[in-house]
Order: sequence, then C-alpha cells, then structure tokens
Amino acid sequence: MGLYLGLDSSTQSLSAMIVDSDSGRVVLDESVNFGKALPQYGSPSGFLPNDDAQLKHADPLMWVEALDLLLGQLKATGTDFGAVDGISGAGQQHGSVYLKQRLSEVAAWDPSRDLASQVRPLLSRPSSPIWMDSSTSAECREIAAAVGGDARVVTLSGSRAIERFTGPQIRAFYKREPAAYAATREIHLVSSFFASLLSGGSAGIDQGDGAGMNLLDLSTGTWSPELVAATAPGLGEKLPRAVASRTQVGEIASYFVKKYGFRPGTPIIAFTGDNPSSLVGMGATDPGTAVISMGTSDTVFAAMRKPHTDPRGFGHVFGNPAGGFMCLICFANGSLARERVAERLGLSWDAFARAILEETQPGNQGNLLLPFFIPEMTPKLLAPKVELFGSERFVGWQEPAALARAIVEAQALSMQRHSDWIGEQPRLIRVTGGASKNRGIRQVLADVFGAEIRALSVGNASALGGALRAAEAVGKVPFASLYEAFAATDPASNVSPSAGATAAYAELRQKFVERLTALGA
Ligand code: XUL
Repeated sequence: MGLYLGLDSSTQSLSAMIVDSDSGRVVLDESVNFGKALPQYGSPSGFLPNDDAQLKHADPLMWVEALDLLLGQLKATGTDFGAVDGISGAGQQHGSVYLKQRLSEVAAWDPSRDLASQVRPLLSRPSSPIWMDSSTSAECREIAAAVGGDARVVTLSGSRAIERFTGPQIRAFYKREPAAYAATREIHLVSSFFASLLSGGSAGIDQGDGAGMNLLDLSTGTWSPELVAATAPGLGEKLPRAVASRTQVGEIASYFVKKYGFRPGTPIIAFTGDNPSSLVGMGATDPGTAVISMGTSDTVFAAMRKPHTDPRGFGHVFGNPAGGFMCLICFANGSLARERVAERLGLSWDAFARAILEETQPGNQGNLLLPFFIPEMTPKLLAPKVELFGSERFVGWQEPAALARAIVEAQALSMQRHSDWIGEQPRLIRVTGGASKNRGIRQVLADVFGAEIRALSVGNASALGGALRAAEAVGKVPFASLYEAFAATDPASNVSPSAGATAAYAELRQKFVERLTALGA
C-alpha cells in the first residue's frame, strides 16, 4: 500500500502519474511535450525531421533532458517524491539507444550537473531509430532468410521481421555504420533506458517490450541465439538481460535522491512498452477485453492466453505484463493523420465531432479517403498514399464535414480489417488516447465495429499502467483491486452503435478493401 509513480516516455511527451493505492486516487498527472518544452531539439512532433520519409529518428538526449525537466517542475510545484514507494513506467516501443559503455560500469550520475550532459559522451549513436522508421526492409529479408524464412521468425519471436522492430534496426546500424556498431557496448529499448537512468545501472529489458525486437524467443522469454546471430555479430554481448515484468531492476540512483528528494532505496520495477503498459492501465490483462488506443500511433490490442499469430503478418504477439501474452496491431497513421486533415480543413476538434455526429451519416454516402499521410506498417506502404474517392466536391477537399468523417472511418475500417484474425468480433471495446476523448471518433468506432465503446476515467493509460505495475510488484496489491479503483470507465463517455450502421458499412468496407488490394496492400 502507498504511493506509486508511473512514467511514460511516448513519441511526443513524457508523463508522470502518481497513484495512491490506499485511497484509490490519482494524485498527480503531468506531462511535458518534447516539441513545445524542448524546441532546441528541433523535433516538433517528437522526432527529427528527415527528407527521407522512411527514416525516423529521435535524439535520446531530448528524452533525458525531459526527465530532469519534468521532475524539476514537479518538485518546484510541491511534489513530495520522498513519499513515493515504488516506480515503474513505459516507453514507446521498438526505439533503441546505443551506448559506448555499459551503464552498470558508469560512475554515479553527478547531481551538481544535468543528466543529459552526462549521458551525451556515453552515446555511440547520436540518434535513436524509433517505431515510425520503415527503412529496414532489406534487413528484414536478410534476417528471415538467415533463420529459414518468415514462418521461423514468427514461431520464435511472435512476429515476422518488421521494419520498425529493434533487431532489423540494429542490423541496419551494423551495416550502415560498422565502426559505431563495433564501439557499442550496450543497446537499450526506450523503456529499459529510462529504468537504467533512474537506477543508475543497466536495467534489464522487460519480456513484454522485448518481444517487439524480433530477438526474443517467446517460448523461453530469453534472447533467441538463432535470431541474435542472424541480426548482427557480437549482438549477444550488447543486450541487457531479458527480465519478467515484475522484476525489480534496481533502486533509485542517488542523483534523484539528492536532486528531487526521492527516498533512498525506492525500488525501480522493469519498465515496459507503452502498449503492454496500457493493457494494465486499461484493466485489460485478462482475455476478453479489446482495447483501441488512439495516440500518435493507433493500436488495437487484447490479452491472449496462448500466442496466436496473424496469418496476414501485420499483427504481433508481445508479453502481457500480468502473465501470458497480448496481441497487437499498430497503425502509423494515427493522430498525425487526423491532425493533417483537421489542419487542412481548419476544423477544431469540437467542429470535427459535430461534423461526424450532426452533419454526416455512417457510410459517408460512399465517400472514402485512403489516409496514409506517412509510410504505413498496417497495411504495409513504404511511401505515403492519400487518395480520395467519391463526389467531385469531396475529392476536391471541398466537403469539410465528409472529409472529417472520412479520415476516421478509414482508420476504423482498417483497424477492423486488420484485427479480424484475433477471434470473435468484440462486442465491447475500451478506448484510450487523446483522440478517444472525441465523441464523434468514438461514435465511428462503435458504428464500424458494431460494438459498445467505453472510455476510461483516467486519461493516460500507459503512465497509469506504470504506476499500477509498481503498486502490484512493490506494494503487493493485486491487479484486480487496482483495476476496481483505477480502471473504471466513465459512464458519460459510453457510446453504442447507431441504428442501421452495420448495413451502412457493408458497402464502404468492401470498397475500402478493394482500394487496398489495388494498392497491393
Ligand atoms: C507498437 C508501436 C507503437 C509505439 C508507439 O508496435 O510501434 O504503438 O509503441 O508508442
């Protein structure tokens, strides 16, 4: 029982949430947005601009500086970190950080200096490839060929070799910059990097997040010698150990004790990926509840008892932090695509909701938008592809209401199509993420999936998941009672399918699939 801190380093921001497991209340929920708070990193959306749409990297020092900034701001506004009993958290999945020295061999962080200036000389690669990077198709093919084909990669790791996954990214680094790769002693995921910063050591990689690397053997929870060898020479020595989600990976480093007032000895529990963490934050770690998370990426995920893979090759199996597995399908064209449309039309999010709820109908009179503003992983499109089909005015971007509906309908149709392998159509879906606050967007999800939509009272499911995982591992509070207190849905947000929606989508769904097929997707 006590106070638990969850951190979430997502694509665009770093968030902190503190929960009180005695009172069942969230006592702190704050974020810093990388683009706004740290403009010196030239990353308005959390990653470095690049003329090559397939290359998406971020500056890891931006994440480090955000940690100092957020903790400093919170301390200045009266947060008593000394009362925190345990810490865990999450990071955007697949992104990797490359270090010249093992963090366990580095001298303690010096509290008289900022953290970023101490991490800078340790980096063997100044930028980190993140989940939006799609530049590694050749490496995916090479890894698959080396182990005997796609099916073998799926059997071992739960996914085909996937461009954004860390293994193919590591292989690309080894091929493009062999000397820098050779100088690398340790490679972290964003999640284990944060746990390492906080504990001042080399934190293990959580098996849940590690499953997003194409390197972990799902059946043993350890690095697969076959995949490691197929990826890059000497990689085995550069990977921290893979650990179970409940593992304590260290204690808070003295830097944070002296600078921000944490209590010496505060346990750090392994950090996981933002999606596995949200599975906890959504109270969905038991099979039977489907979740849609609408953030920078949109994801559809659910707990699974046994690993079961996507025959089309887009879905993944990750570890479930509460034990067992989860499946996940990720869509790159999430909030950035919605924002592009809203900006182009000059629509506020309220106007966006009105356009959907009051000015247009399910099925959008056959108007359809292919919403791939950036390269997409589901379906796989290595170049952006935005195409409009329908009335002349719609195709000419002159029907703002229909266009607002069209982007969300296409996203929902894609989510439904690409999650159909999971099992039965869900009747109830829990939603989270910024866009899920929009009633118009929730209504489209309800109509396309023919399901009841429920949103959580707490906004940031991934940070909440971090805090709940710390409460479970350190405070021994069972997940079931934590879910009762923290993962309640907000009845005011409930949305049901509209009458006639199922019929309205039969035609649009077919048209959508035909258009994807025409693109070869
Ligand atoms: C999941 C994925 C994204 C990132 C974004 O596979 O790539 O959802 O985790 O944060």
